Amino acid sequence: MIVAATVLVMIVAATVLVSATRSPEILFSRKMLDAGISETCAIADFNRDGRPDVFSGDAWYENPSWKKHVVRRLEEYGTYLGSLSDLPLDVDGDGNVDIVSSGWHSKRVWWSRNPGKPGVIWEDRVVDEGFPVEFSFLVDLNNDGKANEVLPQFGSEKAPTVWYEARAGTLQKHVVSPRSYGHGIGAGDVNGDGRNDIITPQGWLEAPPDPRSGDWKFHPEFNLGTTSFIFVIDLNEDGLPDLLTGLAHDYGIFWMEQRPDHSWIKHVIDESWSQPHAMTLVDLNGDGRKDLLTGKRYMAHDGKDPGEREPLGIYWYEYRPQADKRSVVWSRHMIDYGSRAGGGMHIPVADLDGDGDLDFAVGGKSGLFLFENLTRAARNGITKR
Ligand SMILES: [Ca+2]
Ligand SMILES: [Ca+2]
Ligand SMILES: [Ca+2]
Ligand SMILES: [Ca+2]
Repeated sequence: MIVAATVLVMIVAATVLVSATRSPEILFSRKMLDAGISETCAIADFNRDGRPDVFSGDAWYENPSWKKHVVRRLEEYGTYLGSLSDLPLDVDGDGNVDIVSSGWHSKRVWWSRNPGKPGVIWEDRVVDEGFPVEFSFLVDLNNDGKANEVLPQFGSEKAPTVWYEARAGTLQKHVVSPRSYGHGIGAGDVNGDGRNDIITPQGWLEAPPDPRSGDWKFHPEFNLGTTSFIFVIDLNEDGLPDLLTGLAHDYGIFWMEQRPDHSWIKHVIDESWSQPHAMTLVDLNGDGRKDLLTGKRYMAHDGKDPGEREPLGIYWYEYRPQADKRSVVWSRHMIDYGSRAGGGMHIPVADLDGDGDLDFAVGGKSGLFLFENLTRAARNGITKR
C-alpha cells in the first residue's frame, strides 16, 4: 500500500511538473506584404473564394498571391492615417465583408462598403462624427456569442460610451454612458451574470438585462492607466473573472486579480518592452488555454513614448494557474525581434493557408507582414519553402 501511495504521489508530482513548464516554441515565417504605411490590418474572405484575405489601410491583399487591390483613399495626418482601426464586418448583410473604420484625426466612425465586384471603389458611409476615436474593436455585446458589435473608445471624456450593432443595413448606436473613461476599453462578463459588461480604465459598466436600452451601472473599482484592449478572463481559475491588458504607450503588460470583495490586485507580467497597443487573446498552440499575442507598435507617438525607439518585437505569452488558486505563472515566447514588423493596432489571427494551424498578420507604419505558422508545415514535411 505504501508503495502504491508513493507511486501515486510520484504520478501527481510528475503531472504538476509537466504543467509547470513552458510549452514548446512555435516557429513562424515572416513575409512582407507591403512596405508602405498603415496602422492596422484585418483578416476576412473579401472576394468570397473561400480563402481568408488581408485588409490594411486603403487596400486588400488577395490570398494566395497577395495581390494588392486598392479600394479606398485614406487621408494622411502627419505620420498617421485617417483610420486607426479596420474591423471586418458584413454591415449590410449582403454576404460581402465590409470594413468598419475609425480614426483619431478624422474624428469619425464609418464603414467602407465592399461591393463584391473587382475594380470598384468601396464607398464610405459615415456612422458617427465629431469625436476622436483612439481605437475600436469587435466584441459581443448583444450576448449572442458572436463578436459582431463595434465598441469604439472615444478620446474625449465629453464623448459618450457607445456600441454599434449591424441592423437594417447600417450600424445602430446604443448609448451606455454620457461620458468616456480614458484610453483603453474592453468587453466581457466581469460579474458572471452571463451578460458582457464594458470595461474602461477607470472602472466597469455593468450590462443591464437589455443591453440596448437599460441603465449600465458604473463601478469605479480600479484605475488602470492608458491601456490597450482590456480582456476579461479568469486567469487564476478561482471562479472570479480577472482583467488582462497592457499600457499601450508605455512599458507594462499586466493582469488585475479580482478578489471576492471587488477589490483588484495588479500583477505585472512583463515590463521589458513598451507600447503593447495591439493585443489578441487566442489559443495559439492548441493546448486548450488562451494565449496573449501582442507586439510593439512602431512609432505610436512619433518618438515621444517611453522606449519608443527600442527594437520592435512580436511575442506570445502563456499562463499557468497555480494550485493555490491565487498566483499565475507566465512565460514569454518571442516570435520576432528587431525586424520591421511591429504589432500595429490589432493582430488578427486565422488559418491563412488552410493547413490547420493559426497564422496572423500585423500592419503598422513600418509595413504589413504575414506570419505563417510552420507547425503543420514542419509536421507534414513540406519542403517547398
Ligand atoms: Ca479570398
Ligand atoms: Ca455581466
Ligand atoms: Ca480569478
Ligand atoms: Ca496555417
